[in-house]
Amino acid sequence: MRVLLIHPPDNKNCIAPGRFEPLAHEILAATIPDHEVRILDLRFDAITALERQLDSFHPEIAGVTVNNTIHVRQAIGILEKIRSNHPDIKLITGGHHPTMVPLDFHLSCVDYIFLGWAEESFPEFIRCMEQKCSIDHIEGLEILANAEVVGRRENPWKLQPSGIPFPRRDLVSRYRNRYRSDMGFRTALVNTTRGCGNRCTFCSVWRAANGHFLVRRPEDIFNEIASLPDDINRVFFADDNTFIRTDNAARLCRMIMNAGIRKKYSGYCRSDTIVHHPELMREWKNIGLDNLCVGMEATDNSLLQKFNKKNEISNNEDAAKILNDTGITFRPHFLIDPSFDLADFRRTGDYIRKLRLNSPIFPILTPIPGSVYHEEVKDRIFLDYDYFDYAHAVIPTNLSPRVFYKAWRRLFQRSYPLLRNLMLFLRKHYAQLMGNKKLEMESCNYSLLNLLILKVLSVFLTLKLKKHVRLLEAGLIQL
Ligand code: B12
Repeated sequence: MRVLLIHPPDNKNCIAPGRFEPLAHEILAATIPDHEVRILDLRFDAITALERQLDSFHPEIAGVTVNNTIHVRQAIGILEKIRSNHPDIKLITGGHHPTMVPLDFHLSCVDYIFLGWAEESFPEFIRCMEQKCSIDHIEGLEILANAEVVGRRENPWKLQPSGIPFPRRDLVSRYRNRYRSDMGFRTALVNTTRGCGNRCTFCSVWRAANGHFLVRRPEDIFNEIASLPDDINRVFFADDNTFIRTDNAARLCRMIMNAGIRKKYSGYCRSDTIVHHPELMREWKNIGLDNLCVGMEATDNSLLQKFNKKNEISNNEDAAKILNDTGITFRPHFLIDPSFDLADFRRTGDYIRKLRLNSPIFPILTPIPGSVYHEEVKDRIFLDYDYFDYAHAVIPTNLSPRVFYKAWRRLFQRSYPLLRNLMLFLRKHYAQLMGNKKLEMESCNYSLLNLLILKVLSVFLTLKLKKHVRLLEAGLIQL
């Protein structure tokens, strides 16, 4: 069968677009090696490329991935376009959002919705389509007819780690140069786990996986990393909990070290994992781990409890020390609640200064569909999915929008003082020159280019936010 898998275009409202490979599509393509698959990435190709592919490749099935709520409208636009011009093509969708809210895709431009991990359902679906046999038995699939659900079987979550094949990166080789981190490194996404063992109220990952947590074998992850093209110099671990099974993480680290693979690594890590396993961080640093996102979320324990984070502020603070001592730069994330008042913003800024956190990120707490938080505030949501990028408050803020966004911007500006970063940069180079390893580690890892990129990004962010506030005040955007 001919299958076209499509990543939707960026949402123009999104302040921090993702620029990594469409891993889900590469993995799904690998589950059907006997079929012809093409991947079209509309973040980089113009929409005209879609029409060209449809006319030249003549796919029998076309699928769109929708991991992010901000992509829902884009995805639907693509599906509608295909349906209206090529009504014979069977249209499918899957990913995080349709798994949580299939209702959003109960549309005449959708024939099948995949629920959850699809390594088993997708190849079976393709087999049935080819052999023109019934698909009623396929688990993790919703079947639609004229926008109505005519069949649904829950995902049995029976996928075994060994059932995850190596991604077909060859299918996106023409985009390889475009898949870069925000600092411009050519990056591969490597998946080490699925789902999550934690139960944070602001996150829907554990719910989308129905509570399941799947851990890939270190041997498989190692083989995947070893097979990456040489010109990919960075791996971003595409999961929420790469290091949580510390024995596995240590084994993977040793394998990479013994094989002499020289790449840089980044990903997500909980602060308690860092605190309980500082040696693991040091070992990973030695093989190239140089950046981590750490969900610190709040500046006091009561908020962490409210989020059901099952962690403590003291762990956040100790983790910061360990990472600084180890020389791993990290981006602590602190959630900015729309109910924040000016004192909350000030307290967060003071905390960042006190701990000397160099590159904090302040996502605005967003009720992601499927999360506990969404259930709590869903009646107050006043902006549509286009604004679910963690950079817009989608429920009303306690402060006026103008004051809220100004305080938010100010928090970023306070946390990235150019002069201090320049001093750290100079100090780092001085330490390198003098061979003072300790001082070098304590100093910021930003290059001048990175600092410049950050400054440009902040100007861009400021302009976007000012426009957003103007539109809000004029009542021009609402649900
Ligand atoms: C890696 C990652 C990123 C990377 C890369 C994204 C990219 N491609 O460029 C980075 C760090 C850049 C990133 C950025 C963001 N991310 Co992100 N990210 C992830 C993460 C950790 C893993 C995604 C992944 O690759 N998984 C591995 C693949 C193999 O699994 P999968 O995608 O689920 O696919 C399987 C099934 O879903 C299904 N499937 C998927 N698509 C399709 C399509 C079809 C046709 C079929 C049949 C099946 C199918 O089959 C696959 C195999 O089983 C997820 C969390 C998670 N655990 O899923 C968050 C997640 C998707 N991100 C999230 C968010 C919010 C963001 C940001 C908005 C954050 C921000 N403030 O900037 C940005 C948005 C970027 C953008 N515009 O795209 C949220 C989305 C929630 C939501 N409903 O919106 C998630 C769920 C995290 C969370 N904790 O809530 N992200």
